[in-house]
Amino acid sequence: MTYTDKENKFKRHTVTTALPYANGPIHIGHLAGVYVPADIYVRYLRSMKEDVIFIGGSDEHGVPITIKARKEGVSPQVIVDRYHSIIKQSFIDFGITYDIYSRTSSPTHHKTASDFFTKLYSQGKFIEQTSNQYYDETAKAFLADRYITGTCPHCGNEKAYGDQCESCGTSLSANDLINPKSTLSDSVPVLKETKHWFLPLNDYEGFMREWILDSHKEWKPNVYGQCKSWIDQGLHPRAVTRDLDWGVKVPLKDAEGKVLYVWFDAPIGYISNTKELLPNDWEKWWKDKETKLVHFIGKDNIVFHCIIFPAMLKAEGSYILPENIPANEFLNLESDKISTSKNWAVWLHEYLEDMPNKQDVLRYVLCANAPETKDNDFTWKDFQTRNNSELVAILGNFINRTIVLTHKYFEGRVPKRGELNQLDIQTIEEIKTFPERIGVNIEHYKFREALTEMMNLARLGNKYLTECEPWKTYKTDIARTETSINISLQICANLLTLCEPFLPFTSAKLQRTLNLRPTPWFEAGRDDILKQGHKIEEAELLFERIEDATIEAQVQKLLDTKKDNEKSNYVPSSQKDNIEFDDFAKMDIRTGTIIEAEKVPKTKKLLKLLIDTGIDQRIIVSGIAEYYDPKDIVGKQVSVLVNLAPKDLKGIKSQGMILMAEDLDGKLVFVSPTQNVVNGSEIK
Ligand code: B3M
Ligand code: ZN
Repeated sequence: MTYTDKENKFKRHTVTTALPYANGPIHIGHLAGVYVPADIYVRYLRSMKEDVIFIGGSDEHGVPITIKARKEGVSPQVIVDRYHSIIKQSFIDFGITYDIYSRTSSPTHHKTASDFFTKLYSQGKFIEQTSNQYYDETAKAFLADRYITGTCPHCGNEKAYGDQCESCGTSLSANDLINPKSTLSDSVPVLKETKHWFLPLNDYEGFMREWILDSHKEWKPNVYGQCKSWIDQGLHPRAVTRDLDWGVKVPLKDAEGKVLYVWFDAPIGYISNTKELLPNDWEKWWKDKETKLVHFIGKDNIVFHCIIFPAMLKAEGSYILPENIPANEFLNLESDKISTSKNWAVWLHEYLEDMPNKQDVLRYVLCANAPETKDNDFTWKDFQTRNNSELVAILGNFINRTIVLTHKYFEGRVPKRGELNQLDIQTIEEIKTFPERIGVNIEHYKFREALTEMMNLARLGNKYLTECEPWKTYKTDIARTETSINISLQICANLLTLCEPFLPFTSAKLQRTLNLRPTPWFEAGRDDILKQGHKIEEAELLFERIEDATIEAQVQKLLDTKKDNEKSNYVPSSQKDNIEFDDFAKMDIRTGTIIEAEKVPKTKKLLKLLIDTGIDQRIIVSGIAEYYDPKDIVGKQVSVLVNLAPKDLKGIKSQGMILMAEDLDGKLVFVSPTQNVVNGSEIK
């Protein structure tokens, strides 16, 4: 029984997480939005001794995977094999405790999805429609929207995709493009008739209104709101098949070259993976009304999980529907949208290389900052602050002090309890309230609140210890010290259970130190978990301070990424009109050396340079003061246009020009010979 299900309506829980596309590794945005909250939820339910299965897997179909495969010249299977194992490893590394993590290219899944389709088909749940779709006659294939490029009708970008223009952000359909071109063969695609099967969502509109809008008002406002706006706009038939050669084949005779639409087969993956986990016992997890089905997803997947998949399950008829879909908003990174193509992300495997054994720090920060109600921002500064002033200063500090004092005064054994004073009684009363305070928040998918409450228990411990001052009473009243250390140890024992969903690696260390298995959640809150005389081990380091240099290195890594992106997006100015050789020959460019440099007073940009041009020594005024310190450039060899007509600048006669190139960030850099040459040498 859980705190919020007092009548015990649900006997078991099926918990799923969105199946990440196996076309890239995963990053902190995925972890914060979906996988950490789901893992907290499941670990908590397990600790409540609920019957729960936790289902995950990779989504291995869909057009982006085929595009990546084409780009690399390999088969889609090679791509999904690669990323499935990387993703799976990341989940293991971060302690995401799936009961199964499988994949939609598995035979079980192909069969399950195919049978699901067949059942709906034979019950007449689909409608058939023919439409005109772009076809590449050279490649002999229908083209997914992503395989067509052309001119965007809105902004004129000539490289817009058939589903979206990345320059103005408008979502398009391939028919909107001007001058469409197939990316398979560069040929001009033609429109050709093709038949597809559609799920008539419009038939389920009344049902959705009742089921979601009337009966699930408790869903998170962001989820409920999106559903409402979809339903209010009117539901339309959705195609469940595609012309593509990668995916689950449409199990019909006249369906050569067609596969199930990825969003039709992927959610069925939850069912397939359950079957793979429990081949003989999977049905009760999907078909019994006493099972609570919860999907953890990101906000871009709401419509598929709240409307389309439930409509499929409803059409099939024998399945339960999800009880809740606690979708999160997005996590940004240092104020910018996380983007795989721009490499603007903190990749999990890279994080662990840079911060070994700091899984819990990331889990903590991502939960504390989870985008539960609105988009949120991850910054390295905040990461450092939360580590140093929360994990180290509050949680780590309290536990460490308690353990150290136990060894110092009582040879590592839990001391006995004497008479209780007012503070002891109050503290013991308060400890009792934490399991429910944290648990109710978890059950309501308020993981940030839940985490704050867990930390409040550590805060309580710190306050208690500080007020008791056992290091002082030790000399005057040993019984006091015994009692206060005993109660502090009980708080540690409670934290061991109550921090486990959030910080499993820390809990494991604490279990070793206290020589104690976690109590079930509903038995936590007690003040007698550790018995008198129980032996504990030496303290293990739970958290360590993160220094500025570590954070600066991460920020620098992101700045480098930004630079790289700017470089690869750099568009040079267009070439000027042609000139004759004589025009060029008129310019007298020589090597020269800067022999003196000083700022021109009352200007920001100008330096007065004395240049040895080989011909003479002359003054040139140059606009580079923002980028160079005069003393650093003395002795530098440069290129000088020596026959530029002299010009008066701020009262100084400037005779020539130093040649400079402009860097991406606007910095001017010297164009110098790569080896020292004699001053006055002509550049030609
Ligand atoms: N692969 C989309 C995504 O990763 C999709 C989720 C499928 S869940 C059934 O955002
Ligand atoms: Zn556009």
